[in-house]
Amino acid sequence: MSYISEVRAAVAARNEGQPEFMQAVDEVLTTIAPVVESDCAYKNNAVLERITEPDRQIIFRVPWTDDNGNIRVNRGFRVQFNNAIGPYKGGLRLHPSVNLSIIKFLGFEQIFKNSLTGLPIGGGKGGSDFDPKGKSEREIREFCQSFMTELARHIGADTDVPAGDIGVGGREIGYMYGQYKRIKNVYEGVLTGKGLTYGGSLARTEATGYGLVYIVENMLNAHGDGIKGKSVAISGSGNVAIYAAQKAQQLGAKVVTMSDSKGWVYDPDGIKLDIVKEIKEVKRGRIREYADAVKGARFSDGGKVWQVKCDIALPCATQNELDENDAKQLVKNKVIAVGEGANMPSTTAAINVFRSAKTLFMPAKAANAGGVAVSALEMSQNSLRLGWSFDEVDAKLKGIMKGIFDKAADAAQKYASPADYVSGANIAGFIKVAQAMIAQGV
Ligand code: NDP
Ligand code: 2IT
Repeated sequence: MSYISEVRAAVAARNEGQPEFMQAVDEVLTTIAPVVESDCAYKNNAVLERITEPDRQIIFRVPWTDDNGNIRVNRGFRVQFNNAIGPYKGGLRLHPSVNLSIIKFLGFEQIFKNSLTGLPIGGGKGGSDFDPKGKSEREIREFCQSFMTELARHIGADTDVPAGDIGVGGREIGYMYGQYKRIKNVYEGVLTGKGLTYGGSLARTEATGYGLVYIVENMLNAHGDGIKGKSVAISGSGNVAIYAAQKAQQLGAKVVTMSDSKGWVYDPDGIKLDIVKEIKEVKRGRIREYADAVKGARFSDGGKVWQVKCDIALPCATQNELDENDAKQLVKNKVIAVGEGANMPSTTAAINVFRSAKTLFMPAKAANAGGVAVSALEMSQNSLRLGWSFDEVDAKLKGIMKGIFDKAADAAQKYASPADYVSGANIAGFIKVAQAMIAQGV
């Protein structure tokens, strides 16, 4: 058995019942084979055994009181996966589906994504099975404070720096930051995605969506094309989706769909983002309300946005939201490029469909790295006790996304095949972390 197959079997045996984690591990292990097999140092240093096992997995009780006075208990997680190249870094997800498998897949992906940014950040992820939907302001605040009461002892500006993800935005980060400060009595950049009045970075809100569109533009440019004039299907209507739509529109594309967990909207005239923002960012409402507000727009609670004909598809909601049939439909409709805004939004079978069809495909680890990259810039600004302008941060983000594209393209060319950005991103991300692990000893 090859080294990779041996490790794969051992990881599967040790992590039974963790399908999302195994999906993420399988994708990485199968694509890094050319590098791992070319140098026995990886095997001799047990790099694969070590990189697939988190440094630390913290699971804790999060008690809080609801508005009726009932005591409720959720489960909190923080998986500190790998700190070979910097402090653990990665978001916190609040969603009822959260479990150890999901947090581990996210933490594992984060190692390679963060490496690709070129910035000194390791990989981690956390969250809770708490469902923020329908909760009052007070309930959200109390949950966030209780969550941080335990998390605070495990994190720190040079140890582990959490941020937002699904269900965690500026409001939640604010409550968590306040609680951390209360407990530790230190004012430090322990969380990113903070508000602009207390250490947040300009352009962090926009960074993931903007970065996604920048790298898709880099990819199209490399193939003699560009975003201008293209029609774009986007799923989701949260932080990533909204700012991907904004940048795509700024670059002259037409965004025709958005969605949430209750359905999707199609607007043949192009999504009016001010209306989406009012519904989602201000009222915290449902995407269905868009179709009530805009003439000519249609809401559907069946099917998915991928049935709409588009040139570019940007899945920006959640894992495994785009399956084999969706990929076939997109290919049939002659999609040119797919960029993953969400983490692992395409199933393995869907990726294989895009691969066979030679669809330009930018995988999540590269495509959505703009968010964590600007988080790392927020950490820098906090350490410097300085703040950069929006344009400065945006220019750095653009440069970082171009750097990621080049790294993925070069590694694809060298070790896999040209334009195989899945392999390229995994390989480029892996090499840096592996080298650091080897240098630092067991
Ligand atoms: P938000 O909470 O702001 O938005 C999430 C969006 O996805 C909502 O429209 C939500 O709909 C939808 N969604 C979430 N879960 C499901 C589900 N199970 N089924 C269907 N729709 C769902 O999160 P973000 O925009 O921050 O995150 C979106 C994706 O991007 C995630 O995969 C996240 O890991 C990834 N990501 C986020 C980064 C960031 O900086 N925020 C950085 C890099 C990646 P509803 O409101 O109905 O639940
Ligand atoms: O998946 C991700 O990269 C994020 N949710 C952002 C992490 C961060 O630390 O900004």
